[in-house]
Amino acid sequence: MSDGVAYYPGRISATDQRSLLAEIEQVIAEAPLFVPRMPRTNQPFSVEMTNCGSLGWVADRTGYRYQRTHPDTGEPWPPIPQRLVALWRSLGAPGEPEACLVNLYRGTAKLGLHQDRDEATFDAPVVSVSLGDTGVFRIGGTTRRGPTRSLRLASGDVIMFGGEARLIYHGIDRIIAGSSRLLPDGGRINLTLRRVNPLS
Ligand code: MD3
Ligand code: FE
Repeated sequence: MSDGVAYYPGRISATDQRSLLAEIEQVIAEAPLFVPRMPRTNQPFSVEMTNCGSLGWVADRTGYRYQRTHPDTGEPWPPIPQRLVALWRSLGAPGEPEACLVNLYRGTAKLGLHQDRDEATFDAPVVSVSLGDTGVFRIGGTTRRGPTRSLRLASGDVIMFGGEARLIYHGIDRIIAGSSRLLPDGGRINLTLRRVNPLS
């Protein structure tokens, strides 16, 4: 694996995946999924999203940003489940995660190649947890051009991007329908734990 990438296939047990899914279903009940939109074009994403944590990532025609409240309800985001905070610590990530973005992929949803640059610090890693159907993940380098590789992220896999990998281009090409029975209606949930602001 490239420098700064730490991949932990099967890091979350089947039992813990079930518990985590129940906690994320509760997050979604309090902070309903919304459809982000591309700035300027207002084109909808095919991925549905919500957040937990003190800050959440949103996208609308005016831009991409982190904010303290849900774009539709105006309510603060629910807290990040303790087992995710514990995972963050167990991986040696610094401080506490401020944001947990919840991405839901149903059907033909995908996420184009992009960098994550909306945070005010890139010092902390991003930790990703996959639940449900396998996602075909595309991983490139720190420039948009150049070679990419494909990696399958299955339910229970954890992957962490720090150091020079923090600013790599990445995306989800497609979801492999029927590859997991975790989500009752199929599909894939990805959780990303992040720091938004520098520590101290
Ligand atoms: C590498 N999520 O939320 S997870 C995202 O599966 C995002 O939903 C994808 O890209 C998903 O921004 C990919 C793996 C991932 C997440 C964040 C990263 C890789 C990353 C941030 C920086 C570098
Ligand atoms: Fe990303």
